[in-house]
Amino acid sequence: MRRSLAGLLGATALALTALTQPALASQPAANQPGARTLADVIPVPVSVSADPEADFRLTPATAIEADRDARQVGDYLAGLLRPSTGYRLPVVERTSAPSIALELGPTAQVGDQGYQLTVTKKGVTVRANSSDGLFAGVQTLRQLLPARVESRQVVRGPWVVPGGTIVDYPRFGYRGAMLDVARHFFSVDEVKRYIDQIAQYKINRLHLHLADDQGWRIEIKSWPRLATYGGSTEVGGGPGGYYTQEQYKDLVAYAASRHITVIPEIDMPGHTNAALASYAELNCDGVAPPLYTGIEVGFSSLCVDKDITYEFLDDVIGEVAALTPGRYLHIGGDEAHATTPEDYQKFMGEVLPIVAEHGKLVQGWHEIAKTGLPASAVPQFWDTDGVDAATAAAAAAGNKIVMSPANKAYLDMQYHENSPLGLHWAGYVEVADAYHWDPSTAVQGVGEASIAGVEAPLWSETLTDSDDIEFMAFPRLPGIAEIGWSPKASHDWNGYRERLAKQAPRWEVQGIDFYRSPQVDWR
Ligand code: IFG
Repeated sequence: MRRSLAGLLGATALALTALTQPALASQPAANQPGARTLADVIPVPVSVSADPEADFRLTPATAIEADRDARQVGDYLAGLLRPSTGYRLPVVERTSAPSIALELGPTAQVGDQGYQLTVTKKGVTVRANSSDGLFAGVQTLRQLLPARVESRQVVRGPWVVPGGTIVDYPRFGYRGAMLDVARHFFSVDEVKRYIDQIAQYKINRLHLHLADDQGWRIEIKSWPRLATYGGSTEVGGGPGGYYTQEQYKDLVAYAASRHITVIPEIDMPGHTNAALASYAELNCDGVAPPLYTGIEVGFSSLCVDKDITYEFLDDVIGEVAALTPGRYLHIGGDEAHATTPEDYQKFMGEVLPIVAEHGKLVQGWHEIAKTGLPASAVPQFWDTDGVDAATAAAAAAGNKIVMSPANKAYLDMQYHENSPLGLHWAGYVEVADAYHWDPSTAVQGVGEASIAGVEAPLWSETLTDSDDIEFMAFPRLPGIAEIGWSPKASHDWNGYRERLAKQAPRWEVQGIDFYRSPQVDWR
């Protein structure tokens, strides 16, 4: 009832507005310069039906309709649209004005992360079963508006959303990005900037690699030298840094406001030189090694036979768990070349129960699959050959796997041999390489039902600031996000590269320093 009366009034107001606006406004959005159509979105939606007669035009009278449960997404949407349109865009419970309505309620077909988006002349409706779904629908709506909507200063309209309906939901629930803040330290603001950028593509997990040989980046109150000394340098000998627990909580809350869950990683037993350098008693020989600023891997190990190691881990895991609203902690487990296989088994046998005692579930690099895992544990596959018996066995036993094949999903791989940033131990990964794979065939013995999702790790041996992060993540991250969200049947490089090209104007307005791959016809 409410919507139909408002609809009638809205249409009248709209008709009057249209009479007084330049002819351009009456053009369907699809005909406008930099045309956006419902199908241009990345990740490509499950189903789209365009109605060129139903374009919706934002005006100064437009409101955002959101009840209490949808308010956070409504305020986020207002924050996206107000700076560029200059419109007031009040967020109200009810309105008779033409509106963008965010509706939480039973919504068929879309599950707990999907949404339905309907655009008519009278207004836009995003409907979902959860606020995560509303947030995903808002990211789609954002991409249906011109690139200049990303401006933080007022720019001219018209602000036309192409008419039609989208029904959309993800193929996999876990769509992640990892940022290595250990090899090089990144400030809270640099991490928040990356959070905002990955949220555009419906990424919903941020895996933070918080500790490694070169640096410990999170304050642990019971072992303060981990951060103050272990975090005092980085690759290349720079000043490093670390997050206080207050700063870390702020990052976690910021990610949550973008509907992203943070998964903190404390890598162990290998990749632990920063911890071993900070506390001599953690070393088997009682001697602390020097801080390390190189980029070798596999030379460090916690001391498996010392009780203090597990007291240390109980304290560390306890404090990190208390800072983690999410269900999972990542315990690393990769490249433990300085730990014997027997000691690795013994170590994991001690650590897995510690994580459980602190109420968290375990994620780890796929090497942890060699140990006796609980069914809830999630191995993260990162190798390049698509074969790992332990990972396949874990899948067969019911464990879900996160797919991060390094020769496809590692954003720190150089694009080509002359790329200024990145490594190439897994090969050169151009934009098409990062798109040409499917999680359901990436690892022998791991089929669709065993896959939690995908994640794009960005290791920072060669990266020092946001420009570097953006150059490596864009344009490859949107492709990984599409692989994690969109139906396998929609996976098509020729269509994708067209849609990707249309993202570039948005990145330019946002100041994203992306790599202009020759494989894409950039606008
Ligand atoms: N492998 C190491 C990372 C990092 C990476 C760089 C994993 C799980 C190479 N481990 O990837 O620490 O050094 O590409």
